[in-house]
Amino acid sequence: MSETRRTLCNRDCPDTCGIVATVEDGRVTRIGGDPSHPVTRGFLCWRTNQYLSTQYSAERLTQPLLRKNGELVPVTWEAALDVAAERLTSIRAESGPSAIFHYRSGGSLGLLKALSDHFFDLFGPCTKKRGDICSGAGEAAQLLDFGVSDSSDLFGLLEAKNIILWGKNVVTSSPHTVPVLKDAQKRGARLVLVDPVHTRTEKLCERFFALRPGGDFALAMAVAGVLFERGWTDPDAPSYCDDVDGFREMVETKTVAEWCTEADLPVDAAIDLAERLGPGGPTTILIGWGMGRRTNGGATVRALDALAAITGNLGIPGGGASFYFRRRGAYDTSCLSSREPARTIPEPLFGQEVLAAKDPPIRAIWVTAGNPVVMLPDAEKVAEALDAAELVVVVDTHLTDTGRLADLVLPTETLLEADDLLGSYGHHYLGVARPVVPPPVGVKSDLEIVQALADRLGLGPDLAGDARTWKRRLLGKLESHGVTLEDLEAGPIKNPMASRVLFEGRRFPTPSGRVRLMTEAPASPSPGPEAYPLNLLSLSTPKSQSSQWAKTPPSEPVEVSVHPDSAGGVADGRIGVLESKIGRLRVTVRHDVDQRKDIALLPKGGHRTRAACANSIIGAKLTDIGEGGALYEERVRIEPERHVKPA
Ligand SMILES: Nc1nc2c(c(=O)[nH]1)N[C@H]1C(S)=C(S)[C@@H](COP(=O)(O)OP(=O)(O)OC[C@H]3O[C@@H](n4cnc5c(=O)[nH]c(N)nc54)[C@H](O)[C@@H]3O)O[C@H]1N2
Ligand SMILES: Nc1nc2c(c(=O)[nH]1)N[C@H]1C(S)=C(S)[C@@H](COP(=O)(O)OP(=O)(O)OC[C@H]3O[C@@H](n4cnc5c(=O)[nH]c(N)nc54)[C@H](O)[C@@H]3O)O[C@H]1N2
Ligand code: SF4
Ligand SMILES: [Mo]
Repeated sequence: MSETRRTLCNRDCPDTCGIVATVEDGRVTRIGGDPSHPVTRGFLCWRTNQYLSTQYSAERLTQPLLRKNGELVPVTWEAALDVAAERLTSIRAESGPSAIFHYRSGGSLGLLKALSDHFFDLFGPCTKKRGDICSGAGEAAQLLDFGVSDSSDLFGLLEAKNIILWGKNVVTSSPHTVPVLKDAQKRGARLVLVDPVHTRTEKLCERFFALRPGGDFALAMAVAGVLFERGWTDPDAPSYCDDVDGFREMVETKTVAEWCTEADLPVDAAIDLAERLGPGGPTTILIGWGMGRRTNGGATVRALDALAAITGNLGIPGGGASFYFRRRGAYDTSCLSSREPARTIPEPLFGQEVLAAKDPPIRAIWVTAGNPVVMLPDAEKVAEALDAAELVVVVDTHLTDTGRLADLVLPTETLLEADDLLGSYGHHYLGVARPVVPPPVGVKSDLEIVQALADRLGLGPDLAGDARTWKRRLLGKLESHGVTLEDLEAGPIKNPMASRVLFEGRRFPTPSGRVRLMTEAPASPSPGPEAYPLNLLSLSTPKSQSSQWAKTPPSEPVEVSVHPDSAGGVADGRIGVLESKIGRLRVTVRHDVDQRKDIALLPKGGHRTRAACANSIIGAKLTDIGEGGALYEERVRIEPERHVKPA
C-alpha cells in the first residue's frame, strides 16, 4: 500500500524544505518537494533528492560499535550505554566535569538537539564549544551594528528595485531563494553578484564583479566613497546611525580609486554598486556566509551593514542587509539548562585547544551531529586531539571519518526519521519534522540516547518526556501568539513574531537605539607568501551537504579547479599536488578559464580517509570577531606530482 507523508528537512541549510515522501510497505520509495510549502514550491535540492541512497545504504549504522582490541565491534545498547555511563562517571569523579567536552554541530538543525547540551550541562557543566565555524564573524558583526541578526520577510525581495548578492552562491547553497529572485526580476528588480569565484549564480545577474578574495571591505569603502562624493546617502542617516562622521572619516582615508585597486576592480564597479544602493533603491544586500570566513570577515559584514544603513535601505520594504533569519527566535528554550559551562573551546581551534587544555585535560569527547575531523580546520590536529582523548563517543547515522576514530559509535536517526521542531535561517517559516518511517530496529534518536544515559546517571526526571512533549515545552512564546503544536503539525506557519519589515520605524535594539557604524578599518589583506600564490576556497558543492556526499563520494583524487595559468604547469585532467604550509593533497587538476588567477577551488567537505579533505591543508585561524574560522584564507600552490618528495 502506498501512502504520502510530510516532514521538514532538518539539514544545515537555509531553506528548511517541506518534504513529501511516498511510503510503500514501510519503505520510503520516493521523496520530493512539498508543493504547498510557500518557499519549497515543490522541489528539493539535488543532494536531498538523492537521499534515499543514504537512507538505505548498506553502510547505515544499526548497532552501537565499541572499540575492542583496536577494532570497532557491534555491541548491544545495554553494553554501550553502560560503558558510556561508567566512563563518564569515573572521568567526572577523577577530574571534574570539564574534562568532558561535548561538541555538537549542525547535522540536524532540530531544536530538540539542544537536549543533548541540556544533558551535558546537568551532568557537568561540561566543556562546550564557543564561537561558530560557520557564521561566527557575520553574526557578531550584525549584533554589534544592529543589536540583532535577522531579516525582513523573504518575499519582501519582491519589493526591491536592486538586489546585491554579495559573496552568495544561492544556486548551490540556498536554491529556494532562486525562484523568489526570479519573481523579483519579473517585477523589475536588477541583480548583481560580487564574488571572487565564477559560480552558476552569475547567470541570474546582469553584472558580476569578480573582486580579489577578501577585497570586500575595500570595495565597500569605495562604494561608500562614491555615495558621499555624490550626495547619495540618506540625509536623515545621522538620526538613526551613530557616528556617521567617524564612518566617513574612515572611508576617506583612501580615495575611491585606491580602494578599488585594493579590491582589484575598476572604479566603474564602485559607481555601479553605489548607484544601486543610492538612487536605485530600495535595495537589499544579500550577504553570503562564506565571506565572513576570513580574518577581516567581521569587518566586511560591518561595512556592508553600513552601506545599507547610510543609504536609507534599512527599515523599508525591499531594503535590507540580510545575513541570517533568527531560526530559533520564535521558540522558548528557557526550560533548558542555562548553566555557565565550566570551560569553552573556540570551535575553529578545536585541535590545538583540546590538546593544550590543562587542569583538567580533556579526557572525553562526545560528538553529536558533527564530523569535526573533516569539517574543522587543521583536521590533522583534530584527529590528534581525538586520538589523545581516553574516550571518544560519536553519535551519527553512518560511520564518518570522526566515527572511525571513536571508542564508541552510537547509531541515530536520519532526516526522514526525525521528530523535531524547526525554524529556518533562510526564511521565517516554522514547522515540525515527523518521522515518515520509523528508524530501523537498533537505532535511537539523540533524545532517547541522552535519556537512557540520564536514567543511568540519576538525571532521568530532568530529561523525561517524549519528543512531542518537548516540542510543546519549547513552543512557549508561540502559543501566546495563537500558534499551537497542532497548527504546526498541520503545515508550516510563518513566525507571527517576525516583522515583515525588519527595523520598521528605524529603531534598533542596540544600546543607543541607533545603528552602530564601524569607524576603524581592519588591516588590508596581506598578499601572502610568493611561494603560495593561490587563495584556497573550499566551497559548498551541489553534490554534498558538508561531508555528507549524495550517492557517491568525491572523485579520487579530489578535483581542484584553477585558471590554466595557475595550474603550475599541470595539464587539464592530470594529477598534481596541492600544497599549503601545513600539508598537501594529491589532486586532479581541472582548468577553468572563467576563474581568477589567484584562487584554487576545492569542495568544502571531503573524506580524510581518502586523502581528499580540504581541511587537512587549511590552518586553524580565528576571524576578527565572533570566533569564526578564517577557513578561506589558506594560501596554496599547485605542482606537478614528480616534484614532490615522499612525505
Ligand atoms: N549544496 C550545499 N548547500 C549548502 C551547504 C553544502 O554543504 N552544500 N552548506 C550549508 C551551510 S552549512 C551553510 S552555512 C550555507 C552557506 O554556505 P556557504 O557555502 O557559505 O554559501 P554561500 O555564502 O552561498 O557561498 C559562499 C560564497 O562566498 C564566496 N566567497 C568566498 N570568499 C569570498 C570573498 O572574499 N568575498 C566574496 N565577496 N565572496 C567570497 C564563495 O565564492 C561562494 O560563492 O549553505 C548551506 N547550503
Ligand atoms: N574547509 C571548509 N571547512 C568548512 C566549511 C567550508 O566552507 N570550508 N564550512 C563550514 C560550515 S559552514 C559548517 S556549518 C561546518 C559543518 O560541519 P559539520 O556540521 O560537522 O558537517 P557535516 O559533515 O554535515 O556533519 C554532520 C554530521 O551529522 C550527522 N547527522 C545527521 N543527522 C543527525 C542527527 O539527527 N543526529 C546526529 N547525532 N547526527 C546527525 C551527519 O550524518 C553528519 O555526519 O563545516 C565548516 N567547515
Ligand atoms: S538540504 Fe536544503 S535545499 Fe535541500 S532539501 Fe534540505 S532544506 Fe531543501
Ligand atoms: Mo554552515
